[in-house]
Amino acid sequence: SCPGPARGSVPCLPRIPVLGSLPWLGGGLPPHLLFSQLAHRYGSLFALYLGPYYTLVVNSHQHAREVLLQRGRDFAGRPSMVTTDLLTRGGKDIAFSDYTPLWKLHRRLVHNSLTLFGEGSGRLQDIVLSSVDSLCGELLSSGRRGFDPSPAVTGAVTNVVCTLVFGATYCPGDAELQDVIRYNDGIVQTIARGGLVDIYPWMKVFPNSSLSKLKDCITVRDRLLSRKLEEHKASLSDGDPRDLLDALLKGKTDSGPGQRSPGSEEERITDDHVLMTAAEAFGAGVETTSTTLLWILAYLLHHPEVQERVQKELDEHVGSDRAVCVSDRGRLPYLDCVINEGMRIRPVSPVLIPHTAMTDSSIGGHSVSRGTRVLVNMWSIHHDPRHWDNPDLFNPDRFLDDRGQRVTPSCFLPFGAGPRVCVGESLARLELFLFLSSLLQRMSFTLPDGAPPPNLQGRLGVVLQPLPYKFMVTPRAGWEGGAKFLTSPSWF
Ligand code: HEM
Ligand code: PLO
Repeated sequence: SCPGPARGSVPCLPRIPVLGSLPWLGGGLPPHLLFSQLAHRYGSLFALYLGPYYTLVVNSHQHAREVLLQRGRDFAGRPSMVTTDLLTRGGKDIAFSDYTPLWKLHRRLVHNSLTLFGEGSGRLQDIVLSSVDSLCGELLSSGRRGFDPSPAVTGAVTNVVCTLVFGATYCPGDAELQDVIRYNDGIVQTIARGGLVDIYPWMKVFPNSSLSKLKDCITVRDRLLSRKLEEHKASLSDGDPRDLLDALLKGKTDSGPGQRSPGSEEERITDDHVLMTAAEAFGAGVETTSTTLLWILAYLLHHPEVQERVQKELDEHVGSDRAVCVSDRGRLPYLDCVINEGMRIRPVSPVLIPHTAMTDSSIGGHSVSRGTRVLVNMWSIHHDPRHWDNPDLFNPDRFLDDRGQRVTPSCFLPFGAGPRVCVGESLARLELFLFLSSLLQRMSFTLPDGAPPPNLQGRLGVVLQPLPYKFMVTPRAGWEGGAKFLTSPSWF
């Protein structure tokens, strides 16, 4: 039987002191694959010890819905981790902060500020479309040679986030943009080499060189963002917020001590929170969206028939005389399915972010005590053969019903769900839609002569990324000269 705090009959891996269940984890597989394998042996809900921490692993969609939705608040906590505490000044962000009243206030502020720029206005569309134009220009000028899309895609997505967060648009080679890309890269490489789950306790004994690299990158980040913050404070006016920083600064005063009982530092949203939010919007906005785009492009190289079908849909419903816009989304169901299928087959966050139980609760009738860590393995859920035919096949049609209408199966949760659902979901969906539709309207992607198709196995860092690959860009009819029309962004 399992000597853990939650008894009952959840099967548990053996353990030894200090290392926990590590000796039974063997093989060096990344967590999502390892847990899927263990679920075959131990059942879809099992427990293990990650070092000293008793941890439940959820691999079925019913249990995931309990954890995220039905008892979402019970499981809305976050464990504290050495590296993320450093990254977020001890949890002054959204993603890695524990569930507290202040966090709820902060999350609502961020959500409202994002909505203001998302669905709420046409500004986001303008921002994305202008970045799309320069990405298209960059790709179309690559000529007929093999080309690694990753730097151009990351640059374009970073640009969108810079405009959204602090109102700066950069040219591709801009020094400040390069700084942002460089520090972000450094954080990504050092923060979580094997995902956000501390499976291997020695990862805590962080190599000193990594730790100092992480600290250096955080210093560069903080210097840049503090400067932006001070500039914004100095020029803040009563009018509409210019960007997310403005919205946060305004919202912060609105939700400050004036309206609530005068609070101490611990229960107020401070400048530190605003800074950490901006930093996080960056990190989350760039890594997830660019990685998802790169996965979808990789799958399109494997499935030229899917690419052609998206292009046919675009030709029929948009044509080539104007840019695609948000209001076209309803007319492009197949493209939506391609995006969903990409996020199903390669979820960028395959085990979400670790959750913890805030109170004693239960999963699947098993009691779970307060403080238990819970990992939701979205990878197993997205590859469960009981819910998906041929789960390893890239098949966007699974998101259409017999009448050609879009359907969203309940076991498809790439953004999580409940109190901890991704706050950037609508922003991300809008970006993915505009980027992919514009790219495929204007160009086709093929493998360079003799090159093998992209490796689809992926590598887990802080997100699950495709290994580098190359493609070749061919302009579609009418786009041979690069940009045909330039959107005139309305925020100038
Ligand atoms: C959390 C997915 C884009 C901001 C999450 C989580 C997932 C996710 C799975 C964790 C849910 C959990 O722990 O239960 C994605 C995917 C994206 C994307 C697939 C794009 C394709 C974005 C963007 C932003 C963003 C563009 C910001 C502007 C956040 C934040 C959290 C989060 C702040 C933490 C929420 C919390 O802990 O309460 N996202 N995300 N994400 N995401 Fe995203
Ligand atoms: C990416 C590197 C940045 O410099 C800091 C950062 C902030 C938020 C993190 C993000 C990183 C990685 C992806 C995360 C995001 C919050 C939500 C998102 C973990 C570490 C996902 C997909 O879960």
